Amino acid sequence: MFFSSAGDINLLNHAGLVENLFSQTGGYSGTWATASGEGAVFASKMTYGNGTYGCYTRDDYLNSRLIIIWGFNPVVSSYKGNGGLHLARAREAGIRIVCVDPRYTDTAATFADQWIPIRPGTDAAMLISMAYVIITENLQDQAFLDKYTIGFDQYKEYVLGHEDNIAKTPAWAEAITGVPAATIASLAREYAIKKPAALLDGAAPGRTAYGEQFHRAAIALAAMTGNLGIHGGSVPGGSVYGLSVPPVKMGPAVYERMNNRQNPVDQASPPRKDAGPYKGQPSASSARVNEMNIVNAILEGRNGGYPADYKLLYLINCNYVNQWGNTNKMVQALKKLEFIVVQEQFMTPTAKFADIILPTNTYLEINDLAIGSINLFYGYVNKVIEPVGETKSHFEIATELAAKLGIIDYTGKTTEEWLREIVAGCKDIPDYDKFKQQGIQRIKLSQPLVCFEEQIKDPVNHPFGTPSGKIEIYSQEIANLGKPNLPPIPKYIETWESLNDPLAKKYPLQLITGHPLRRAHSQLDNIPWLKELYNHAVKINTADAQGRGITNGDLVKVFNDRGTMIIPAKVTERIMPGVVDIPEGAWYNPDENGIDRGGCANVLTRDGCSPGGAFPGNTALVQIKKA
Ligand SMILES: Nc1nc2c(c(=O)[nH]1)N[C@H]1C(S)=C(S)[C@@H](COP(=O)(O)OP(=O)(O)OC[C@H]3O[C@@H](n4cnc5c(=O)[nH]c(N)nc54)[C@H](O)[C@@H]3O)O[C@H]1N2
Ligand SMILES: Nc1nc2c(c(=O)[nH]1)N[C@H]1C(S)=C(S)[C@@H](COP(=O)(O)OP(=O)(O)OC[C@H]3O[C@@H](n4cnc5c(=O)[nH]c(N)nc54)[C@H](O)[C@@H]3O)O[C@H]1N2
Ligand SMILES: [Mo]
Repeated sequence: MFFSSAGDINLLNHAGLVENLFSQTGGYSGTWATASGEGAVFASKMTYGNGTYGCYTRDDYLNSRLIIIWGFNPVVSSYKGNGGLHLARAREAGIRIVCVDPRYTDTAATFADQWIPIRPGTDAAMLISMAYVIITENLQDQAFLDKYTIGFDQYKEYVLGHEDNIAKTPAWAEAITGVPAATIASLAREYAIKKPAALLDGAAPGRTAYGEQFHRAAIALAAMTGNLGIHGGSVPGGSVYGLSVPPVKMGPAVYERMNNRQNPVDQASPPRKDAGPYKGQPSASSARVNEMNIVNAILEGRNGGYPADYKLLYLINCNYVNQWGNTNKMVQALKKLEFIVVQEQFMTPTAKFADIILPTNTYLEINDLAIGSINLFYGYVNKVIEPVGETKSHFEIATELAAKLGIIDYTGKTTEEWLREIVAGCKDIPDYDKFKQQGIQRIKLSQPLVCFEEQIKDPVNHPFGTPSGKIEIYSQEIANLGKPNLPPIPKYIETWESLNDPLAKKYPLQLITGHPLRRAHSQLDNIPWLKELYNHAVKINTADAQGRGITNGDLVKVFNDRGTMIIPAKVTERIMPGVVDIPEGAWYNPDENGIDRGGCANVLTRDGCSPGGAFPGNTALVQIKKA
């Protein structure tokens, strides 16, 4: 089993080199999905289809009359494209900004006119009841729906309650979400009337059980109001996560030659049924497991219906033990394996389980290239210091392993030769040496890029990538999957571990695990100065703390059936009652009793994925007591 994640974004020194190596020596067992936004990926591929995304640049915020930031906190977890900067400009321009989030985030505090707290995992219910208001008050853009979408009528049946005798009124949603019905109704009217309006559906509400429904419902709402494919609108499912294809490319031919991912193991198995428009890609192979299921795949193997009995795990660019659901269970799984290789820069909680650690350079020790995705730029990663100790680059590691495996002509070129060749294939960069010296080259645009602009302006010649060529509010492809809890129209499905779960008697608090201000996930948690600046703690509402005799800074025990940790409490009004937040990424550090003293959020989260493949890291019940 080979797994790689968020560690590097280099064009040359990246995990693909190792994948290439394995592909040439019989192949490897891979994974599919992305922890960041598989809910959004699923919703986008099924609703818009694949292949024809444009790019959506955030300077387009200035063209909106209303911006709804939904479960998105770009001031802290800046996710591609300088969201904070562009929101600041929108704020200065007087554009109304609304924030829907269980937390009064720094983004809400800095930019929002209105904060709407909502119970985690219930967002689809609010979006669907907004659709109810729009339909019953006849505010929908029927011309847009008729021209560009299919399935609105089926959705309408569900929303109005003709399908299941439950009208999805704001009052219905209030009971689920905790958001007052009047607030929902007025936001719905505003979004429908104040055109153009942007609905920025963050990836975090999609990182819940049935998270794909949130994004599907957001797309439906944007389509109902004609706020898609136009300046000042947005592209839900892709606006935040950035599924778009940017117009920055570097020497693809060379790049692909180095990245031979013709993995025989993938090729020997048919595509997964739910691969949708991604069927041609290696990650669609049924030989792969969802990355959230690696734990169960290792523990259960073929007997559990997984593609293989795994013996060796090769990890690169990731801190798996720390960063995926159910850390304590993962530790058990790792003990079952025969051999673990970790390519790392630091002795992380994951590296501690390795039989062999291949020490890897940081980006300060190598020359390399990077490209932006929503920020449009080409970057030269200039080496600052000579490699420390025995560390090697990914390129050197792959080359030396290749020689030992007898793949002599594996790369055949020096790093410098490769970098020159990749840059030579890029029409935007005329002079390699000048580019190297200048370090960054931005692409200037005459106006913001808008996703799906062509599909809206000229639908005949630019159909969407779905089977119907339209935005599929009803998806036959989803219907064909026949999966439980994966309906062909967007629906609200109550999550596991919701407040109605009997488990809530024992564990009455909903845990969310936001991205941390002064770390990139688990990276930089080992920097003492940053720890001083940013105290890792569980955020808990004043009322919840008072009921438990907890005051600010107290050490508390946070626990459920999956694990226990002891960390400080941050008592605050900036999180709604009933919800607590432990930022992901703090390093797992169990004491002799198995109690985590590091504050690794995934000690408390579940493994496994939602039916559409999403990582449900924001769905978990816990209890908190004074330690
Ligand atoms: N509970 C909870 N868990 C989450 C999330 C959440 O919201 N809640 N978010 C999820 C998300 S969106 C993501 S993307 C994942 C991220 O999870 P990971 O991909 O594990 O991310 P990092 O913690 O940044 O770990 C990257 C590791 O790679 C190493 N590294 C960095 N650069 C290089 C390099 O060039 N070469 C090599 N070999 N190693 C390098 C770093 O030292 C670090 O240990 O976490 C997920 N986990
Ligand atoms: N500083 C920093 N920046 C980062 C990262 C990092 O670790 N540190 N990680 C990077 C990566 S790989 C990613 S994927 C992105 C992640 O970026 P995001 O997914 O946007 O970040 P989060 O902090 O997980 O969540 C954003 C907001 O969603 C809220 N939220 C959580 N659950 C729910 C819910 O059920 N409903 C609603 N309405 N809101 C909810 C949280 O309170 C939070 O304010 O950030 C990237 N940027
Ligand atoms: Mo991510």
